[in-house]
Amino acid sequence: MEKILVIGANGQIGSELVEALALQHGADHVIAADIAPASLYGAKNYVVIDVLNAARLAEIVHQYQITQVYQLAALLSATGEQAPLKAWDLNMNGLLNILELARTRGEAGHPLKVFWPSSIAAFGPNTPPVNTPQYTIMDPSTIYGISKLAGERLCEYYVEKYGVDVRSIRYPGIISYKSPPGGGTTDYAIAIFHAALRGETYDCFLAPDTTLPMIYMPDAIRATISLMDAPVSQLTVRSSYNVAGISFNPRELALSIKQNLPAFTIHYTPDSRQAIAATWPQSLDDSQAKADWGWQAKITLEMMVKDMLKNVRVGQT
Ligand code: AKB
Repeated sequence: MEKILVIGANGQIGSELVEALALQHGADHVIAADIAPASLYGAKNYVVIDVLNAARLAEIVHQYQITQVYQLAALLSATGEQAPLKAWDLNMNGLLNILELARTRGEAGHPLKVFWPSSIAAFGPNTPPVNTPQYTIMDPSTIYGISKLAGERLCEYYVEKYGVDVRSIRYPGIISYKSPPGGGTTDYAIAIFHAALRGETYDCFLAPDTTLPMIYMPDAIRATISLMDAPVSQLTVRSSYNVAGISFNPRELALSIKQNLPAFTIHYTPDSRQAIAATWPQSLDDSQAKADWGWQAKITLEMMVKDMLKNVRVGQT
């Protein structure tokens, strides 16, 4: 029986992951954790944890006899640029604390399986941008991307050197409606729906032709749980897997929204996030994830747009 700790449970991914894991394993097998108290998201237990507090982490993992940790607490690409040292500290030391805990727990006979998210931000301006391969040039230019690339290397190091079972996905931009995203470059693809449904013209901070890899939340959750459930013998990538969903740019997204809401209009005022997006891939080659653990995206742009318009409308204040 698994006992699962989700750190960063109040975040965009964390809140939905807790819900999905509680459905899969039972509410009393999932512990939602965050630095600030919030909802249970379907879990039975909630704990307040700062992932930078290693002693408290060890205490909670011991107390609840945790067998799996999802470490999702991080500063994203845009907010990371406002506070680079804080982003580095949280993103790197948060991961290191979990990896060290998994190493010492494993050595004591209590294995701890870990999930940690990497990102398309780990790529950079010299990465081949179309159908970006699993293994290629990686020269990230944001502090967030640098922390993701370093984190990927740390994950593989802990697998090879200490036998820690840590698994990772390079998430594309994630689109969802339940919890707001937290300071990313891909957030425009969520904000646009809120503006459209308020009947406002959306002022987009990326240029119209900025194509980026994106994924709808249900696909992202399915990818995450499939990877964690895959037999370890099938995994050939121990840094982080490319996972593709749908690639589109703001113009294409606006057009798709317009097909459902003909009055919708958009303007473009690219800001500093445009320079970040310009260094990221446009699409990903995820054939290794497909071959190793059967990954296949299901949700198309049209399906995502219809579902967002339906649900953002319902949840809108
Ligand atoms: C961001 O935009 O920073 C994130 C990401 C792609 O990792 N959504």
